[in-house]
Amino acid sequence: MDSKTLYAKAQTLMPGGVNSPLRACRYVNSDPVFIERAQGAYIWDVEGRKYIDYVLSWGPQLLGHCEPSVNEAAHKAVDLGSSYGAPCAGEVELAELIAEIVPSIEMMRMVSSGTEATMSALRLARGYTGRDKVVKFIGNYHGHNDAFLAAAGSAAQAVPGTPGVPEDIVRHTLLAHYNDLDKVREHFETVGDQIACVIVEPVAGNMGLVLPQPGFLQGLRDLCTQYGALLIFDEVITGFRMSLGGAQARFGITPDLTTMGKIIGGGFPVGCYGGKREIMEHMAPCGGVFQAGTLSGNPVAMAAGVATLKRLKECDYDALEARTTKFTAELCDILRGKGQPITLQHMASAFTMYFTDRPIRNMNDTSTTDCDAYAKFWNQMRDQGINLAPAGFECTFTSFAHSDEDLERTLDAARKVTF
Ligand code: KE4
Repeated sequence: MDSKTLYAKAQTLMPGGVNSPLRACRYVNSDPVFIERAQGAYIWDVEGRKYIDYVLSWGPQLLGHCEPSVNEAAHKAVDLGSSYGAPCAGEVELAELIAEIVPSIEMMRMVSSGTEATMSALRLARGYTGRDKVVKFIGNYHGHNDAFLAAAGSAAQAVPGTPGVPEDIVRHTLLAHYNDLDKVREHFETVGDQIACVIVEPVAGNMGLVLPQPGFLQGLRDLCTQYGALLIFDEVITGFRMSLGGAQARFGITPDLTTMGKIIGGGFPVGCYGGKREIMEHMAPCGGVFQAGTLSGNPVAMAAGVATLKRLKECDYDALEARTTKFTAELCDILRGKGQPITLQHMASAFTMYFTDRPIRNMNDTSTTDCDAYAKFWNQMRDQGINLAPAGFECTFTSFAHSDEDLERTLDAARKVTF
């Protein structure tokens, strides 16, 4: 069945024909193609067309698709059983690896998605501090937990709060623009004794990539320490991507809790939240804060996660960053040469090219980007076999599987784009 037929059928069965809104390609005025298989830096659609992939499952595939050691580990694990509902050695092994690589995570809990991780971390922060309020940043997306769907990013695109989220829930959610430390300080000065936590993407990835300004993250750390609130780094995107130790290692800032997902599952459903032991021990069954999950610590996902982190320990992050720096610089030059104003935000193997000449520091700045120009670029690139994020406010990712030839072919395709 071809993509068109599949999509028509899918739309009668699933809202918008997709199981996650971004995949509907509505932000680039297009329809999705249905993917049949993936390998390394490539995906193939059901019509057999090959694409160089820069979505990489929205971040998990930092090693590229079907990395041999990850696939082998998953195949071995699944033959031993898909889910036990009881502890398995893989959970211990993955937790040991995460604790070794991210020392601020002394104790953790595996869940099955980033949303579960951030939802649980918020409940823990509230249970641990006895406070209700949470500070989040406009344009940051932490999954679809009600409390975070106030001015969220990604496909939730900064709606004040989506239908179905009671005002009573989001009234505990205090907002500030990303990089606006003064607003956070104001929240603390007015209701500091009611703030359980500040949750932040240490490098924002859900309004496109937006870098923290110097002093922003340290300022959050200092305010949380001063007022007894917890600092939560949502490293679902940045974990194991901004460096092996994530954004916290790169910036040298220690959060109280960290949430993870995507890369730690190697493409399988895994999320994780963790931090200081004395905080985590407030979680059931040690403490009173409840959270549970049927497939948490699933043996197949654990095996894939362990294989992924073991491989990443051997990878040269600096080399990938240098290649991505060169690639993005050339890509921006090509587009500027076509009369398109481009502001680039880039770190490690993640970047966003904003079709604007404005500096980008927060959600307001990103809204100056020319979405139609991005849509034109996206469609012409996909027609040439280059799969970019189907939304101008998402990250584009490179991986350890992208070759120089892949990057060069992508630049060639960009040279052929017209606006
Ligand atoms: P999931 O529940 O989708 O595994 O993770 C939620 C989440 C939490 N925190 C951050 C920083 C995230 O970026 C995400 C999910 N990211 C989106 C794309 N930016 C996932 C893609 C999608 O929703 O289809």
